[in-house]
Formats: sequence, C-alpha cells, structure tokens
Amino acid sequence: MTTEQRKSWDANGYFILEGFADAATCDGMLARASELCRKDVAGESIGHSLVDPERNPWTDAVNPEDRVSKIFILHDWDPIFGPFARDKRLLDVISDLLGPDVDCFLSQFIFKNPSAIGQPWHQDSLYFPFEPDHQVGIWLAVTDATPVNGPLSVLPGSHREPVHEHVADQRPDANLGYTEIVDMDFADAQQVLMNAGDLLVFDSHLMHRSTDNLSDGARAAMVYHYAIAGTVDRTYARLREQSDAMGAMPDDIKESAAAGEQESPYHWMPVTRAGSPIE
Ligand SMILES: O=C(O)CCC(=O)C(=O)O
Repeated sequence: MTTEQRKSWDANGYFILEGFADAATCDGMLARASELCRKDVAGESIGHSLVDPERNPWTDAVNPEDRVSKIFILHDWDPIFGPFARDKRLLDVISDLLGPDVDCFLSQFIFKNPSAIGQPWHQDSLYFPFEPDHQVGIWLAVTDATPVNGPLSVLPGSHREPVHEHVADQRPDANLGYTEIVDMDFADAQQVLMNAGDLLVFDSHLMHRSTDNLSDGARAAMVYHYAIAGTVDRTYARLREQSDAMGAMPDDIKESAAAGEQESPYHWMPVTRAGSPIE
C-alpha cells in the first residue's frame, strides 16, 4: 500500500486502485455470473451459491441473468471467482490493512440491471456482528460505474462512526435485506465513478449507497469481504436476540439461527497465513 493510500484509508475509510483488473478478467466474471444464473434456472448445480432475484426486474429482460440482483458466496468454490479472492496483489493490500492472517468470509456478484433500484445508505458492519470489528471490503467495477447506471457514493470519514441504527427500506422494489441509515448528514457524500477494472477498498463501517440504474445496460460489480483470521462471528446469536437485526434475511438463515446452530451463514476461507497466500 502506498503512503497516499494509507492516508486516504485513515482519513476517509477507503481508496481506489485504478485499473486493478484487466478487461479479460471483468468479461470473464460477467460471463461466469451469467452462466451461473442460467444453470440455476435450468436446475443445474451452482455449488452453494445463492441467487437473489431482482425485485424490480428489467422489462426488457431476455436472459435469466437479466432478472437477478446478486449471486452470493462465490469465493470458496467457484473456479473464476475463487482465484480472484486470493489474487496475490490484492492480498498484499488486504494484509497491509488486516495483518498477516486473513480470511475471506463473503462475496457477491451484483448485476444491477436497468431499472434496478439502488441500495440505500448503510454500513456493511450491520451485517457483520463480529469481534474484532472493522472488516475490509473490496468492490470491483466489472463494468464502468457511470453517473446514470447506479454508481456507489460514500461518506468520507464515516468509517469512524459506530454502526448506526438502520431502518427497513420502505420502497416496494427494495431488494432483500436493504436497510437504511436516517440519522446522518450526507451533505459531504461523494459519488464514486469508476472504470471497469477499478477496485474500491473500504472499511466495513464506511457509509455507502448506490443509486438507481437509469441506463439501458447492466452496471455489474464483484464484492469480497475480508477479516482477521480467528474473528468471532456472532451472526446467528445476534439474529436469535433480534430476528430483524440485519434487515430482512432469507428464511433459511432465520431458521438456522432459531434452531440454535452455532455456525454462521458466512463461509470463512483462509487466504493468508503468516503473510503468505494460501493456495
Ligand atoms: O453495488 C451496489 O449497488 C451496492 C453494493 C453495496 O452497497 C454493498 O455491497 O454493500
């Protein structure tokens, strides 16, 4: 990590690595995510990934992927998304932030098709009741993120805030789990416009949102979340205390929590130990 990146991390809670992934990598991810949607619709296996349909599907949708919002849990099995989670250049940056022993515990591909509405202001740590707190997320622009296709906005410096109360997103087309921070002044927010291949690295307390996709093409992104190895994951315990603590969660996750299972819905995968990548 450069001095400038470290400064931006400390002051703002994020930085951008421009041109991190090449066009072939981005195109390969989009093709693979589309293939997984088609397999899912055809009843074929897609490992343990979960497909989250878009609540406001594109009226011109033709293919299965045109109706999907996100595909979760790709980092620990998929032949395309798995290796990227362990990219050596990426792990060098993540290790600078989290130390020599790091796990990847969550990933999602986001299609953000035309007419998909944005995700309101939130902090990812709401969904991560872990100890220690403060995880590291990366958001790879798989397509360009332009002013009209639903780019992210961030509130610089908000990574120093505790996790705020999040209220349910009341919009009828809100996707699963969307919740919103309403007790913060977002006047200093900055829109993050990115070219395909640029990578945003951000603190899990950083407040961010995305806007609606008003364009006629998908605005795709691939997201991974990393934590220090040995992090204690209290997700199910938290859901047992308060079933809507993380917004509306899928029924099977709520059922697992209620059944008293100790495991969490996250898939913890070691990526570095003693500073060396795990193959
Ligand atoms: O890419 C988006 O539209 C929203 C992504 C986001 O906010 C998240 O993954 O936490």
